[in-house]
Amino acid sequence: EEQAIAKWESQKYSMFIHFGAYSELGGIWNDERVEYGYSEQIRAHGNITKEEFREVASTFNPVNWNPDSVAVLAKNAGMKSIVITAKHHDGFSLYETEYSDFDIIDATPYKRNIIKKLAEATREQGLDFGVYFSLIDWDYEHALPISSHNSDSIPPQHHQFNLNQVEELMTEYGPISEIWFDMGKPTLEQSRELKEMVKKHQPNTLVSGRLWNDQGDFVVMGDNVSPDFRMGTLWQTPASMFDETWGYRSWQERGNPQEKAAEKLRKLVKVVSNGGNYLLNIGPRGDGSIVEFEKEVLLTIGEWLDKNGEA
Ligand code: JFZ
Repeated sequence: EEQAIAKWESQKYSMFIHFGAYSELGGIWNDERVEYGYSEQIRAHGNITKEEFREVASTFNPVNWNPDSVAVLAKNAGMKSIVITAKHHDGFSLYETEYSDFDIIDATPYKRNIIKKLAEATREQGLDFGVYFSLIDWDYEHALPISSHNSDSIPPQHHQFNLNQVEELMTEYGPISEIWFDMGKPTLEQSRELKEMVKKHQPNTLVSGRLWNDQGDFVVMGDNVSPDFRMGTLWQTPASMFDETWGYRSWQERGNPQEKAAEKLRKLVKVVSNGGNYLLNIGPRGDGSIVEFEKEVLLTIGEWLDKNGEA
């Protein structure tokens, strides 16, 4: 376990990926931009019903998704691991789950296990692999309905469902370097049980602080936030390319990728110099392709790291 902690700490710089059925909409519902909220949460902010959103998933067919080139991109960007949204708030999972039919195999024409393939491709490049898992679920029938703050408690049946799905992730995809729990308001008991489920199968998996109740192995800062000093704990700064969204937004004004690369590089240096890990996000399109702008930002940072020594 100590070795796993040291390894995680030495990662410094990793890739975050927000990808799911929402990517298909790219921030547009009924031909209109949903301006409020993150685009990965369009199911909530666009007032999309469960049935309508399942329709969206039935058109999610990311034929241009190439796990090998994503892993190579992360490697060339100088990143040491990849963390992908196995399941976001919408409840759609990118892996096959026994406990719901709202997953990549049962609910889409694509029918390939994205988590499995990406885990393999990532390790092939010598990088670590981690998963994001939302503790709230807008599809699961026994979960509380969508709320404006995403921090509702988790009913017992939903908690059991989460435990089951986490067990799948921890047993079917090889070594998981970190599990990024997010949102909801678990009780101390629930946080403990989730952590125990993770560690029972993989003692070396680090658990994100957003499991709450002091059960996390590392602290997660706010989006693009980093402290101005060294802390006595393991910590990470997750960063979106733009503050407005993590998931793909077709109408995002992106500007100059070289300027963005310089901005993110300064952040990376600040985070790493204060002892943190930097998790920089990309949001692939619904067809699975990588946005050119994001690719250029990543490769520009990677070139700088190559020339100026690894982070
Ligand atoms: C959460 C999600 O709701 C969001 O969709 C995205 O996945 C992001 C990475 O995580 O949003 C948060 C949660 C907490 C903070 C910021 C965004 N925070 O503490 O600043």
